[in-house]
Amino acid sequence: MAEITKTPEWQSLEKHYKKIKDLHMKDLFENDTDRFESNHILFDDFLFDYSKNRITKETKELLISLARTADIENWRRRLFSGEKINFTENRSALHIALRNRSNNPIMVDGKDVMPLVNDELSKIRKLSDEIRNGSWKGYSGKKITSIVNIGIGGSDLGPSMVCSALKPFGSKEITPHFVSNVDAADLSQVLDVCDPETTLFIIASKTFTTQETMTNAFSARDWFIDKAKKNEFIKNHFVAISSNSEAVIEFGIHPENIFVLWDWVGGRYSLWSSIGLSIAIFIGMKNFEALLEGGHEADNHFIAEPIEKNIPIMMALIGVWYINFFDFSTYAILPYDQCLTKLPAYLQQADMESNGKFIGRNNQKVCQKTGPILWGEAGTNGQHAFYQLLHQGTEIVPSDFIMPINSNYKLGNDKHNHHNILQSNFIAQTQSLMMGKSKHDVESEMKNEIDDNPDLKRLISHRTFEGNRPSNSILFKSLTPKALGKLIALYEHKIFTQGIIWNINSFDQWGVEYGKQIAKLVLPELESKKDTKAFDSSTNNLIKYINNNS
Ligand code: G6Q
Repeated sequence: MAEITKTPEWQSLEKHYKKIKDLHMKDLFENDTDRFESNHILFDDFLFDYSKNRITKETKELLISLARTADIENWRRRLFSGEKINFTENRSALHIALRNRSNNPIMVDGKDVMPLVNDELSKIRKLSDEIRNGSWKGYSGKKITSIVNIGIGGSDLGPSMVCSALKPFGSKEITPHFVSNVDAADLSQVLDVCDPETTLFIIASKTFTTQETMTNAFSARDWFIDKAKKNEFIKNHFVAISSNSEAVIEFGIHPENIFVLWDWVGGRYSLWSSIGLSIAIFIGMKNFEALLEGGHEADNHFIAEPIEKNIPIMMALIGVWYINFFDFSTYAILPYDQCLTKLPAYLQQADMESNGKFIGRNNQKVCQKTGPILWGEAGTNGQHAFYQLLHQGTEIVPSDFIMPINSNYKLGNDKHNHHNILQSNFIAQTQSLMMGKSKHDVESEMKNEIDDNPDLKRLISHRTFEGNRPSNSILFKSLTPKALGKLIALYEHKIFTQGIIWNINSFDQWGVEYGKQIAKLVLPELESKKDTKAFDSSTNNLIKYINNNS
């Protein structure tokens, strides 16, 4: 494909941007009272309202042409057919197979992977059922009441986010814990509240070589053996999820306790695989399957719907419009549901690890910006913190406001209904970010005060809001396993679509690998406690300072 910025479609967008960049959304809504009608998409119980964006009918048409030029329709087919589109690692990117509920064959290297996926699902079902019904016993004959997932990055963020999002569906008798940081504080705090007789450790590491995970796994094993005394008891308390069975066995985990995953499952796309074991144990297999079902339904939506009715593609195009034409570099994820507190961090990895790339598929430096800096926080907490900048800062931050219409928690009465209050804040924020507040409105609001004290006139500009700050609203009926599965998969496909437009490989992560390599070089220098000249003067002196003070 030609460099995307050189295509007539991109150049038309550049011209169009100059024409409409100062248009105010308030005027767009005033001039078209039905603006919502032509700028939203319904998908099952999901509503995606993108009308509060700085786009016109023409912008949409030009963006849709851009998606066609980038050949997104063909690329989505290539993704789904198991082609090795992760070309820098010579792998397919087949997370869609993990949640393929239709059971149609999906081929990798001429072999259907669905039997492998289904075998693994049966194993997950068996273990999660046994733990939940108490037939799996700890070494002293007691039921498992704590599960500790030890993993990092893709082997942690997904399961940990889903378990907190779906807590209302979780077992009351089993507490899930997630340990990721190599900082001893993380594991120590979890071990402090666990009992070795009733704890199951899940060592989740695709490679089984990740420094943080292995360090935590060895310490967990030492802690366990110290209490249980016999190595043979490891079988009742340690399972592993990995594609490196040899290393797992060497660690001492029984071969029957190994869950596998394959090279075509990327870490940040792996919660649907056996990496989701902690989810299945906590919420039960039926709910885990509903999560997969939701993901599968979003896959069907992505593959089948035309661009203008396709939520992930429209999300992606709007994102491209802001990053590449308006030069808005960051993007906020604002879930109005306390259970989705971990969603921003989860999507931060999914997006920034996938599309934080400066080299294109043509092996050359890209000519435009790629992934946005993603961040966010649960509403309404963010409102009392960083929303000031969203409303009046010099940086404009396009945002996704996400909210289930019905809460899983019922609290309050007619006067103090928590969920109504939460919802009104959601609506108020998207509305006021878009509308702003004119000087004229502030002046009339302050009329009496100013009449009493004319000096207060100087406050008018401080209380003025420019508005024209864009947001998407994503509403769905309630936060069920199925809805969450849909939501996650919609974002995965948004990220994929943007990667295609920018012509980058969204499925490798050399940046992560590089950090892992350098950490291995630094460690011996810290262990030796000697001065080093191995690095630059800053790094050498940081090492020296640490050594002198530890
Ligand atoms: C995700 C990345 C990365 C990975 C972790 C853990 O896509 O590859 O976040 O998940 O580095 O790797 P292991 O599962 O191999 O321990």
